[in-house]
Order: sequence, then C-alpha cells, then structure tokens
Amino acid sequence: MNKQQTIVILSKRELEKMRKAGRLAAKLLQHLEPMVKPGVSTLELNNEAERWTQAHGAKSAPLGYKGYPKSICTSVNEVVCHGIPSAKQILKDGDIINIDVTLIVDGYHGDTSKTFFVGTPSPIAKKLVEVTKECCTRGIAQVKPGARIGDIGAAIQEYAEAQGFSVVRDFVGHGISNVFHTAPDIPHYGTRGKGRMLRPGMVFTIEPMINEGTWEVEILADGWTAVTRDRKLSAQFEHTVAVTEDGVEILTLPEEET
Ligand code: EYF
Ligand code: CO
Repeated sequence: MNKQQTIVILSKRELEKMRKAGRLAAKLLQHLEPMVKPGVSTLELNNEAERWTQAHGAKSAPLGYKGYPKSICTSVNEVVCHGIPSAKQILKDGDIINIDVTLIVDGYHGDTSKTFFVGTPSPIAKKLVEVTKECCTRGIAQVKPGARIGDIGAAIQEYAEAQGFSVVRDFVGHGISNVFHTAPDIPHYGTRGKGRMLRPGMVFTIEPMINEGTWEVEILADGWTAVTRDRKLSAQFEHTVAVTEDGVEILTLPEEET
C-alpha cells in the first residue's frame, strides 16, 4: 500500500522567512530582465545572478544541488527546463528564454521563473508565452483551503489545451521550505476534486511548462537539459505560493502587497 507523504505546515515565523526569500528571488529576476538582449550570453546572466545574490547576503540553491553546475537555469526556445548557462550560448533576436532562480535566505527558499522575449518575438512565441503566464495565474487562482491539488492541474491543462498547446508531464511543482524540493508534487495537469486537500500553511511552487507541440521531452547528452521531443518551443512561469486561511499568498512578488 502507498504510504501518504507528510506535507509540512509552516509556522508564522517560517512563513515570514519564506516571504523574505521569495521577495529577493523576484527582485533578482527584475534585476536580470534588462540584460535579456541579443548578444548576451547565458553565462553572463548566470554570473550577474551569482554576484547579485552574494551581494544581497543570499545563496543560489541550484549551484551544486544534485551536482548541478551553475547558479540559475536558462532555458532557451525548445529547452523545457534546466538549461545550463554557457559562454557559447548567445541570445539572438526572436529567442524566448526562461530564467529560473532559487535563492536561500536565512535557510529558506524562494523559487521563481519567468519567460522573457529577446527582441521581437514571432506570433507563435508571443502567444505561447502569454498563454503560459495565464496558465500559471489560473493555477494559482485555484489555491485555497479545502481545494485539491488536482484542481490546480485541471485549471492549467484545460486552458493550455483549449489554446492548442500541451502540458509537460515529466516535471512538476513541488513543496518548498527549508528544503528545495519536498512533498507535495504539484502536477500541471489533472482532474478536479482529485489529490490531497490544501490546508493553511502549506507552501509549494506552481511552475507550468507549456509546449507549442508535443508534451513529450528528452534529456540531452549533458544529463541535465530537458528539450521538447519535436524541438518546438516551450515556455514556463513559476511562483512560490502559500495557502492562507482564506486563499493564497504569492510569495515571489518583488514588493510586499499592502
Ligand atoms: C538529478 C536538477 C536535478 N531542480 C529543480 C537540479 O524546481 C526547480 N526550478 O523551479 C529546479 C531547479 C533546478 C533543479 C536547478 C537544478 N536542479 C536539474 C535537472 C535534473 C536533476 O536530476
Ligand atoms: Co521549482
């Protein structure tokens, strides 16, 4: 029989630490955005992210995590996730790039990502990125006490597929706190009313990866980089969220909401 995994409920003190980590991670994405231009290498983005993180007294969670070699993930065009920054990868007009950052502040993690346009996007790239952002928003809107994890995935899948796109199955959102990845898994596809019930104090990421073509992925020979099997475009947005007494709090926004 499958034993249910424990989902940790964070204390008020822990939630305050998650807010600090989430806000700093969001500010790092804001800081990197003006650098996203044709001619910039993904290694330059990585190095600036690492410099800024250290200057703000934080730590990059991906660096060394399970052996990952860099501080951020930079996933360009057909790369679904975990693209490794490289001096050889120079951004060009029309590319899309997801930058995924996770910072550790006072022991707690803030995990967020956005997909940016490099110069002027093609019509299909523009639509894919806009739909993926809306998928993330619709997933977050499902979060409240008493809702089920399946409600999140169903909302994302319904919208993505209605727009003619597909939802990646192999990578999911995750619980997050003083550890980077923990229970529960948050699939970005699914059935309403299914899965574990959400309770105040649960914290997890919602990070849909939406593909232009097939949902299937392959891992490149480097052992890290996930790409679409048909090499068509993929986009992603991610927030870290907390279930509150009456709904949801997005922890990875750049400023405190009043
Ligand atoms: C061994 C890594 C491990 N994993 C997840 C390690 O949740 C994330 N982003 O939202 C996330 C980010 C990173 C990450 C960065 C590095 N890793 C990557 C790929 C395979 C793998 O298996
Ligand atoms: Co994540």
